[in-house]
Amino acid sequence: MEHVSRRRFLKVSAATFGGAVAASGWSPLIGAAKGAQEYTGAVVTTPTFCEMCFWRCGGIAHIRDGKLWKFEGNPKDPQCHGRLCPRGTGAVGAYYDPDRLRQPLIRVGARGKEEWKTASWDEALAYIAQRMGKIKADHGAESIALFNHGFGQRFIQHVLKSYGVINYAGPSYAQCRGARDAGFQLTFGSGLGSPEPTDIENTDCLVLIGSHLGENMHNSQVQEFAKAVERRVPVIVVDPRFSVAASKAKYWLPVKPGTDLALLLAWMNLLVSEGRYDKAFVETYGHGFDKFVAEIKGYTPEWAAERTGVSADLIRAAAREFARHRPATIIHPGRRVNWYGDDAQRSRAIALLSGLLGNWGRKGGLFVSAGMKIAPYPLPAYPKSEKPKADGSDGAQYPFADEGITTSIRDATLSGKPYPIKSWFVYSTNILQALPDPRETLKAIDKLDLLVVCETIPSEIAGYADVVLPDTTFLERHDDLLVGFGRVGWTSLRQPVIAPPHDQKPAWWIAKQLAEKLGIGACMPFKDMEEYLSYRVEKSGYSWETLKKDGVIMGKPHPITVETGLDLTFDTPSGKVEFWSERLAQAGFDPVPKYTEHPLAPAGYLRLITGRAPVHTFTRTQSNPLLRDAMSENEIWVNSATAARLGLKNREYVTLKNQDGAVSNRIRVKATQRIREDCVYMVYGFGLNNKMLKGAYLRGASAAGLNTRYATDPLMGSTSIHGNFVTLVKEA
Ligand SMILES: Nc1nc2c(c(=O)[nH]1)N[C@H]1C(S)=C(S)[C@@H](COP(=O)(O)OP(=O)(O)OC[C@H]3O[C@@H](n4cnc5c(=O)[nH]c(N)nc54)[C@H](O)[C@@H]3O)O[C@H]1N2
Ligand SMILES: Nc1nc2c(c(=O)[nH]1)N[C@H]1C(S)=C(S)[C@@H](COP(=O)(O)OP(=O)(O)OC[C@H]3O[C@@H](n4cnc5c(=O)[nH]c(N)nc54)[C@H](O)[C@@H]3O)O[C@H]1N2
Ligand code: SF4
Ligand SMILES: [Mo]
Repeated sequence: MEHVSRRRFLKVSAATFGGAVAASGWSPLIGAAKGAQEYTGAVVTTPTFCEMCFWRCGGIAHIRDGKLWKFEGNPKDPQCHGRLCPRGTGAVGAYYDPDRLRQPLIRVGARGKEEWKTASWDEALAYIAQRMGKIKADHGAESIALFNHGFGQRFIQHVLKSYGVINYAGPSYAQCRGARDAGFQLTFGSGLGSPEPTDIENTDCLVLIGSHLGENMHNSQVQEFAKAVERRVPVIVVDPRFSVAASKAKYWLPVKPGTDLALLLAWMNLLVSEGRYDKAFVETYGHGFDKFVAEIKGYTPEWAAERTGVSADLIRAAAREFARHRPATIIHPGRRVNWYGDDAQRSRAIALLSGLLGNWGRKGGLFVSAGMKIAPYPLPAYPKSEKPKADGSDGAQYPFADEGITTSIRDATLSGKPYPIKSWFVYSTNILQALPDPRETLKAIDKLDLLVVCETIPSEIAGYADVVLPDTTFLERHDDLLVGFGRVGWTSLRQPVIAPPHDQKPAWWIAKQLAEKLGIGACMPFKDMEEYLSYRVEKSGYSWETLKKDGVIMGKPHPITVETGLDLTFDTPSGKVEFWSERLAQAGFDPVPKYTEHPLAPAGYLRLITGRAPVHTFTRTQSNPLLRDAMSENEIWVNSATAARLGLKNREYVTLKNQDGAVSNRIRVKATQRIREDCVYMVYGFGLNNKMLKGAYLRGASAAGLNTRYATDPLMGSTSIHGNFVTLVKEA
C-alpha cells in the first residue's frame, strides 16, 4: 500500500518526462518494493520535511524494526501532494551514506591535505570559541563571516549574529535567484521568493526561458507542469538545448545562448506595436509607459532574429500564441537566472513582459502568495555594529541587493577591504563548487585564521576546514518551523525520525553549545527544540500535538488573485508597475533594459552551459548510494555534427579545457541532436575532489572548476555561470 504514491509519482514522471527519470534505473523503488513483500515487523511513521533540495516537501519517514526503511510524500503537504521526487525518496540513502562525517575533526596537517585528528564535541567547540574570541578581540566580530544555505542554518546564524557577526550570505542569492528577485522588485515592488507564485495549475499558456522543469525537479511545480501538459496547454520553450520540457512544447526556440534579452525586447515591441498587450492593466497600474515604448521601438523580430538565431516568424508566432491567452499566460521568471552578468535586467524584461500581459495577481498568471502568522519565540536583540557590511550589499556597492553576496565577502577577504575578514563559518554550502572560480576561493581561504565547516558529508570545502563539525541529516533533527508562502500559507515541522548513527549532532544543538562557549548562552533561552517549537505553535493558537502528528498545518485562504478578491498594490516609488524605473534612472542604470552583447566563443571553443539532473541536487547527493546508483557521473552534451567534426564518439571520455587553461576531470561525451552546435552542456555537481568522499571522488567533471571567467551584475552583485568556453580534449 505504502509505495502506491511513489508509483504514482513515477507514472507522472515517466509519462510526462519520457526517459528522464524512468530510464535512469530507479533502484530505490525496486529496493522498497522488494522490502514491502518481505516486511513483517512493526512500522513507526513520523512526518518531517525534506532537505534534499530547497522545495521543502513534507514527507513521512517509515521506521521498521528500528531501521529507516523509506521516506514518502505527506498527502497533507502542499509542496508535494503526497509524492516525493526521486531525490526525496533517496533521502534514505543520505542517512545510510557510508561517507558521512561521524565525529568532529580538527586539522593537523596543512590546509586541504585532509589530515585530521578526531575530537570530542567539547574540544572542537572550545577550540572554535577560543579562536573566535581572539579574532573578535583583535579585529571585531565583523571579521567573522558566515556562508550558509539550507534550513538548518537558522540557529547557527542566530548565534553568530548575537556574537556581532554582520556578514553572511548564501549562494541561493548571488549564484541563483537574486537577480530575478531584483528585476521583479524594481518592476512590481515585490520579489518572487520560493516557491515561485506561478499559477501553472490554471494557466492557459506557459513560456519557459531556460527553466528546465522536469530536469529541475521542484516537486509541486513539476506536478503542475505535468498536468498542464496533459491538459494540452501550449508550452513555449526558449533553450539552446532540447530539454525535457522542450520535448513537450508547441514551440521550441533554440536561442543562441546569451541573447535572450534580444528576444524579450522584440516580444515586448511586438505586443505593443500589434496592440496585443493589456491596455486596461497598463492604464490603471502602469508608470512611465510612453517612455518605455519609446525605448523598445527599435527591437523588431528581424533585429532579434539576427542576434538570437531564431527566425522572425517563430518569434512572432510564439508571441501571438502567448498573448492570445493573457492574462492566463505565464512567462516563467526562472529560478537560477545568473547566466551572463546582466541578469537583473533580463529578469526585469521578463517582469515587464508580464506587465504587458497583465498577468500579475491573475488566475493562470502570477498569483500574490499568501502567508501565515506564526508567533516568534522571544529572543534577545542583536548587537548593533558601527561598520558597513563587507560585501556592499547594504547599498554601498550594489544598490539593488537585498541579501548578502557570497562572492563579495570572498572579495573582501582577499582585499582586506573595507576591513579584514579573518574567519569563515560555512554551514551547508559547498562554496568551492557553488561560487565561480574556485581558485579565488582557495586564495581567500589562505587569508583566514579560522575556517569552520559544518557538514553532513566530507564536501570539498570541508577538506579545507580547520574544524569540521558533523551535522545530523534532516531526518535526525529538529529545526525551526518552516512558515511557507503559497496559494495558502502553511507551516511545516521538521522533527527527528531516527537517532543519528554516530556522534553527529543537530545544528541547533551545535549552535547552543557554541553560544555557551562564546559566553552568549542567553541568546538561546530555551532548553531544547520541543520547548522552543511548542511555544511558537501554541502561542499562535495551533496544537503542537496535531502538528507533530500531521507534520503540516495549513493557514486560512486569502485572496491571491483579482479573481479571488485581491486588490492590486505595488510597493514601488510610483506605487505602480514601473515600465520606466525611477530607481534605476536615479542610480544611473538603464530605466528600461537595453540589449547588451556578450562575448562570443573564440575560434575552436564552445560555450559551456549548465543545468540539473532529475536524480541529483547540486553537489550534495553524488555519494548517496541510492542516487549514485541512478546516475554516477555527468556527461558533456555535444551536438552530433560538432562531435563528428571533432572526431568524438558517443560515450568516449574527454577532458574539458577552458579559455583560461582550467582543465576538468574526465567526462563522457553525449553526442546528440538535442543541443545547438555552438555550445555544450553539463549537469553541475560532479567531479568532486575530496578523497574522503569515496562514493563520488572524481566521478564526472566539475562545471564550477571551469567557471574561471565570470561577470558581476552591477545592480545586485550576482555572478555569471555561462560565460566560459571550452575545448574537448580526447584522452591520450
Ligand atoms: N533535480 C534537481 N532539481 C533542482 C535542483 C537540483 O539541484 N536538482 N536545484 C534547484 C535550484 S536551487 C534551482 S536554482 C533550479 C534551477 O533550475 P532552472 O531555473 O530551471 O535552471 P536554469 O537556470 O534555467 O538553467 C538550466 C537551463 O537553461 C538552459 N540555458 C543555458 N543557457 C541558456 C541561455 O543563454 N538561454 C536560455 N534561454 N536557456 C539557457 C540550459 O540548457 C538548461 O536547460 O533547479 C532546482 N531544481
Ligand atoms: N557552476 C555552477 N555553479 C552553481 C550552479 C550551477 O548550476 N553551476 N547553481 C547555483 C545554484 S542555483 C545554487 S542554489 C547553489 C547551490 O550551492 P550549495 O548551497 O553549495 O548546494 P550544495 O551543493 O547542495 O551544497 C550544500 C552542502 O550542504 C551539505 N548538506 C546537505 N544537507 C545538510 C545538512 O542537513 N546539514 C549540513 N550542515 N550540511 C548539509 C551538502 O553535503 C553540501 O556539501 O550553487 C550555485 N552554483
Ligand atoms: S523536490 Fe524532491 S528533493 Fe526537493 S524537497 Fe521535494 S522531495 Fe525533497
Ligand atoms: Mo538555486
